Amino acid sequence: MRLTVAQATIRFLANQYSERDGQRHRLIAGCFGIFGHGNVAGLGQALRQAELDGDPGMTYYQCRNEQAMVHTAVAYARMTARMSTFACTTSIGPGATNLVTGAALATVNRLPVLLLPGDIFATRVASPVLQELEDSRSYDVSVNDTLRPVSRFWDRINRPEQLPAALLAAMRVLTDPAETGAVTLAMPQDVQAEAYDWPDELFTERTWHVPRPVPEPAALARAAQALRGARRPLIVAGGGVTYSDANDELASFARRTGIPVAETQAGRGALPHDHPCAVGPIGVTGSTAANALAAEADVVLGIGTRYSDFTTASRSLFAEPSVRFVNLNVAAFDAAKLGAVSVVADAREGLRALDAALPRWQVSEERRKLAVTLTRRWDDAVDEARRPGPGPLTQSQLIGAVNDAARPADVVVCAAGSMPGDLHKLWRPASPRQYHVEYGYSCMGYEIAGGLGVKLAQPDAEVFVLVGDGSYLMMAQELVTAVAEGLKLVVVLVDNRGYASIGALSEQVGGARFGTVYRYRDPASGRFDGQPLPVDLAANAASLGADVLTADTLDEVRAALVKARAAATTTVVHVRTELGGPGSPANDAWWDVPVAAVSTTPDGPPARQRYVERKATQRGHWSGL
Ligand SMILES: Cc1ncc(C[n+]2csc(CCOP(=O)(O)OP(=O)(O)O)c2C)c(N)n1
Ligand SMILES: [Mg+2]
Repeated sequence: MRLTVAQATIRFLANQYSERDGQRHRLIAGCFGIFGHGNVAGLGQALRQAELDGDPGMTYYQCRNEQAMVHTAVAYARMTARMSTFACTTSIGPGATNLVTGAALATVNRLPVLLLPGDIFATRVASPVLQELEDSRSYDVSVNDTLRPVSRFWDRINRPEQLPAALLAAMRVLTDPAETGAVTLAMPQDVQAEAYDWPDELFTERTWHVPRPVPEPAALARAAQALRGARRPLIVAGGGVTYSDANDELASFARRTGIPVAETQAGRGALPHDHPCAVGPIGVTGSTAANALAAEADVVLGIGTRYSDFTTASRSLFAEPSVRFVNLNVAAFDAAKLGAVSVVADAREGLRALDAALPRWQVSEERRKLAVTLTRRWDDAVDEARRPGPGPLTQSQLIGAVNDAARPADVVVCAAGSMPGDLHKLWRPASPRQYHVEYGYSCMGYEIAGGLGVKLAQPDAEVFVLVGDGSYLMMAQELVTAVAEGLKLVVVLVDNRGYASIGALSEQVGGARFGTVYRYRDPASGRFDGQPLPVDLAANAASLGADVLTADTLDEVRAALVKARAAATTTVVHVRTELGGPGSPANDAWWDVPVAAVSTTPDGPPARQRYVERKATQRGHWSGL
């Protein structure tokens, strides 16, 4: 079949399917793109032709920023438990390098996305082309090489003959639960438009079976033995539980054994909030219940977690001197962390096998009761923080109001700022996919773009995007895409005119909120301590085509959320809160952010002293069982 490289790519992608548990999905649900000279005549032409030809075709979506389109694809992939994602086509040069942040986010979060950046001419006759980097040491380098370290598979298609193998490798990595992440196929602009005679078999429907690897018996026996000897075990549930659809297995394993279950950011909602073993979030933004149980745990069973520093409180949380880890993870890399007994397997298969390997074993009644008591105490603190009060609206009350407005099938989306931590503590997930906080890369700008991906995956859900003013200013432009596509979002824009998160952190590390508020430069002082800036984010959102509601009190927020739900179009609820308002309930967890060893500011030395003291509580967890 004679087609261009770009046409062949699109036709191939349209015929790829994923399958797990007998359910089949289009692997590449569509293609996001922004055109330039690096892709308009190649992939742009091919997408237009696919739209005209149909069957099965490839839907093209116009986005406003290349980074944002990767976020949208990644959010979609997360909502489909990695069974489906999007391709992203860009021009060469800046269009391509705009992908880097999104690609890193995808790879960090182990979420699949296919990137198709345009590249400089393979023939190089007219070099340097517009936007070519030019490396004096090698003509074989282009800006697309920046995508190598953030991609799980990377290739450049310099000849049509190279395409089939590269496409097959790309699909394999996208559908491999242990290897998945960003996959990049760089497409030189001349090669995209070149024709070639392809074998028909390249375009027949192909199904990629997403594996559920079962644990090796010896590894399972080691894990079971470690758990059998445990007196104060704790489960840390990560995102892998929900990607594997292992929520029911986790719920029944916990119920039977009585092991308390704490949740990471990606794992939040792994268990229903009212499960008797659910002790809430863990780590820097954890519940006092989960963190107290972690501090005295003798065996920690980590399931589908990468043990980020937020989960382990920078390795200060698991304080029991003899604590040992048992890790169930589909990726050997993660399973081996913290000197663990490593069980490399799918979370669901692994949990089933562990359950069978531990018949009748369970924790003491006393431990079950302790978990319940500690969790009740934390729940009371959360209720208190969410309750209406006499003062100005707090972020905790706002989060409570959005949580109350969300039905089980609805989704809350967030990524950076002070809200992810508060959400982790305060949000009570009613279902496994309701809580969508991107905290692997915690990327400002993910929120609205990610919300779009969630809505594409779950059109019937109400998607509540919680976005700070800092994040909004970085990437508000996908509101235009939401409006154009009729993908309705409810964007709750929390405008505190600065960085609440980094401001508070700055105070802790002796930085006195330097550079974290939005102010004019004062001509007298020469610093950013002049009047507040006149930025009007409500007007900004309206100018992009969204309906805007303003809410300043808790009652107004509640009313606005009802109105926003009833609305047919994307609605921004603009809420102004205090920058240094009361925080969410405290815990004692520590986050390792190094403080200047010498400084001349008055707050520097005490901050350093506090840092040195906490640093002493950090542990390597290097020993195995
Ligand atoms: C792309 C990116 N740049 C920088 C940061 C570091 N950072 C984390 S939170 C934050 C401020 C967020 O401000 P805002 O969205 O207003 O949320 P708030 O802290 O006020 O809740 C910054 C700069 C980041 N996470 N992502
Ligand atoms: Mg802010």
